[in-house]
Amino acid sequence: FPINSVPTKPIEGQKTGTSGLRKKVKVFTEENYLANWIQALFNSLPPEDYKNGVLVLGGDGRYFNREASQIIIKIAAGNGVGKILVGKEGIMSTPAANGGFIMSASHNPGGPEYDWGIKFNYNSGQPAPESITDKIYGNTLSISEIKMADIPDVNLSSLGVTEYGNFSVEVVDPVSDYLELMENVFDLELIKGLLSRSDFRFIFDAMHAVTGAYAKPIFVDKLGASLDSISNGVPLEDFGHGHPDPNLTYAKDLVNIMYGENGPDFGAASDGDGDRNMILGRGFFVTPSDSVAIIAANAQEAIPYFMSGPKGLARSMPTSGALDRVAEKLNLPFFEVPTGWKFFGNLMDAGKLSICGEESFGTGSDHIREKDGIWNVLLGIDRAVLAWLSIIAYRNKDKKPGEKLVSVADVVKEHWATFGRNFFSRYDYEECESEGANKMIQNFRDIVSKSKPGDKYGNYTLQFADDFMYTDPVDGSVVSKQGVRLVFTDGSRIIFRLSGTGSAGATVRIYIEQYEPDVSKHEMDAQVALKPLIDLALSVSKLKDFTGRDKPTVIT
Ligand code: VG1
Ligand code: CO
Repeated sequence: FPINSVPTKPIEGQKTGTSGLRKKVKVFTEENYLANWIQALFNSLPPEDYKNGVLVLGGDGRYFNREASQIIIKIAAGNGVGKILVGKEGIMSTPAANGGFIMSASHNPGGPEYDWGIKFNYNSGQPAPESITDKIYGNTLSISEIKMADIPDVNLSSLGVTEYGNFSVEVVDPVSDYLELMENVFDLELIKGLLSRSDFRFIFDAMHAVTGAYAKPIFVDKLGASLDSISNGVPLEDFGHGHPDPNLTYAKDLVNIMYGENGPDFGAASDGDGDRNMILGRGFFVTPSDSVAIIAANAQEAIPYFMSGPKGLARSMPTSGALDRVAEKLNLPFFEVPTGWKFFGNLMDAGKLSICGEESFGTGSDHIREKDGIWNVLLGIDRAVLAWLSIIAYRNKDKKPGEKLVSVADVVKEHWATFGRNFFSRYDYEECESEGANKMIQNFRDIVSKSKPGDKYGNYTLQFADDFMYTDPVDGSVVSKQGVRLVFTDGSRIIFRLSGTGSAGATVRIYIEQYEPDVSKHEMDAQVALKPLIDLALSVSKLKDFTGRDKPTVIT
């Protein structure tokens, strides 16, 4: 097939954020906007990484994915890629696309008026490190030519291989491969035993996003859940006008069901591209920081993949210290990395890390990384949902019908009793005006640079204050300005950072944490327990003066 050389000019602003490039659809559909970035990416990779190689292409089903798929396939062919494996209808979740492109703006809303995005996962499947994304950005500023294969559009609706000379596209049904992987990680028979009990009710909210494609084959057909346990199970281009972010605000329908009269025993939801999860028990919310700690504490016992024990644990900096306590007790290596999954990759590659998580509803393990370098099509629905089901199934495996089951809340409360409770909350102020938000962070940085250990903040005494910096223990790379924090002598923390995933204005995130060893206080509502620290964070930062906001948009 002929390869056309399409002349182009650099476009400003194509710098990737925490996780890929995200903009409004209107921006991505401007002439050559997407094509420039894809070509810049190929210009940034060593040719041996893709020439005649296989790349995966997946997406969360959002608006513009169909057109985008065709553009990406043609540019990949134009640059000498040997084969593209693409999910049917372009659908494939983020955890699946081991080595390739993911067309998703993740938890951001979709549709013609909303967001589109693209992420690139590098060789062994980890999100491209900053050394690569910086190079791509540099190349977007000097690009002059796009190499496009002159081939017809690929039919994404029918499975099978289409050959174009020495390039081919294979449309795959990913569910079967994913199930095979899950069979190796979990004891699916154990989970099936739980989900088919008449005294256990389960609900999964796919939020009309990518996991809708896997929910029925996995939870219903394979694991025996009832069909009505799946809600919003059909992926839609605009997520049914929803905001596919599984939290207490945007997954309100599920929250209402779980807190309603006679709610189900177990509820879960996941985001646009299927890499986030929210876990709820009846009338009970598991904060993601606790979720990863509890998975880590129970993994060896309840999850076959971890039979010989996890190698190490890690969390992002703003995630609560609940995981630290598990690492300490189990005597495991422990790492604190900046926000964003890309920082876990090196640790996993180096065999130092098995289970990790972020406060932003992300939990995972090293099971989706293949060290043999072969690009794998591993489809992911939320791993954490299955991990939690394993824990609950394991705890109830010997319960007779009618006997009271161990609930999600029981598991969490037992965990607190053993390790203490890390009260945690995140306040998001979405789409603030950028200038005010930047000034507020700058002001906070000034406070941090002038502060010293022993300073008093109300009842709290400062242990240290800084702007988080991270040196990767594997490759020595350094990133700075990853969040300003006040850390007090009792372990309480106040952290401020600006989001790197938005497509408009600036989103301010405040992370608040306080440790409570006293079991008699564990039942307190997190918002009540944390009120003094939250008030302190708001007054020290002068958030209202700088941003004009008196209420957060989302509270986790
Ligand atoms: C947010 C979360 C971060 C997560 C990232 C990508 O980033 O805070 O923990 O890794 O989204 O998640 P930020 O920069 O907006 O705080 V996903 O599911 O949108 O790819
Ligand atoms: Co996501």
